[in-house]
Amino acid sequence: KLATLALAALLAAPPAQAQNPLALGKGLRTADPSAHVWPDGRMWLYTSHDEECQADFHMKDWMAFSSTDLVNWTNHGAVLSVKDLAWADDYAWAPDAAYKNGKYYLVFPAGTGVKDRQNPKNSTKWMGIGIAESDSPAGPFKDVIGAPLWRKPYANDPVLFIDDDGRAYLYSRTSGVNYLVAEMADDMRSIKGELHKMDMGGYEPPMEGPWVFKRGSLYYFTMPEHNRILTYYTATAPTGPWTYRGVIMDAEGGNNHHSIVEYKGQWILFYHRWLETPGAACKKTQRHVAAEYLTFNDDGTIRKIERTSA
Ligand code: FUB
Repeated sequence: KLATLALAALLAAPPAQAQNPLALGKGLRTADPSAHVWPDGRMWLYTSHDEECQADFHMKDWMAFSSTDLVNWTNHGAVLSVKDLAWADDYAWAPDAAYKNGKYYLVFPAGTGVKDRQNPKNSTKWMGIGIAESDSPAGPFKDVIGAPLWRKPYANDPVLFIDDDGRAYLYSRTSGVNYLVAEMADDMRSIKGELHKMDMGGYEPPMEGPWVFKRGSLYYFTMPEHNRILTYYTATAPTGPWTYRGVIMDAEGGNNHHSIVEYKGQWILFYHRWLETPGAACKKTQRHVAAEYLTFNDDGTIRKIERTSA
C-alpha cells in the first residue's frame, strides 16, 4: 500500500493529497527527475524512462511532465528520443533542462555500444553529453549541433545551472572522475574550455547524479554518494570551493538520482523509488519518481529527510 504524501497541501486549492510515487502515468516507469519551475508558473519534470524489464539501463527516450499542484500531472510524452540523434542509439540516461535566451534546453547523456562485464576490454560502449533546444518547455527538443558537446568514456549525468547573472554552468562526470564543471558559451551550443575538477574541500566519495541550486546567496551541490545516500556541499560561488555539509536522505533500493527546487514557497526533493510496476508482466523493481518536502535550518543547512513510507 502506498502511503500518501501531503505534498499538495500547501500548493493546491482546495488541498489535495499527492501519492508517492507521483501519478505521472499508469504503467510508466520514470527515473532521474530534473525539476524546474519555468516562466509559465508550472512545475516541470524532465525524466528518463525505464523500458519494461530493461537490463544495463538500455533506455531510449526522455519524457516531460508538468503540474500546478503536484497531484494532477500532464504527461507531455517523449520530448526527445535516441532515434532523433545522429550520434547515439542507446543509454538515454539522466537529463537536465534550462531556460535561457528565451529557449528551453535539454542536456542529456546518450551513447552506443555494449558493455562487456566479463571482459571489459571487449566493451564497445561509450557515452557523451548532448544538448537539444526547443521554443517550448514541452518540446520537441532538437539536437541542432548533431554531435555530443562532450565525449569522454562514460560521460553522464549532466546538470545545467543558470546563475542570477545569466551565466550557465555545466556539471558532469566521466568514468571515475567526478565533480567536474565548465561554463557554457552564451548560445549554449559549446563549452568554454574543458570541464575541470572543482575543489570539494578534501571529501570526494564516488557519486553520480549531482544537482546544483542556489538559495539566497548560497550555492548547493547535492549528490547521491556511492550512487545512493543523498548528501550535499555549500559554496559562495557556483564553481566552489565547496564545503561538505552532510546527509539529506538515506539510501533505499538502488541508485537515487534527484533534484531540488522551490515551488510556491516550498522546497521539494524529487527522486525515484525502486518498485514493481502495478500491472506489469515483469516482476522486477524499476524506477518511479517520488517527492518529499525539504526544509532548511536558519543557517542554511538542510534538515535530514525521512522518506514517507511506501
Ligand atoms: O538512469 C540511468 C542512470 O542511473 C542515471 O544516469 C544515473 O544517475 C542513475 O540514476
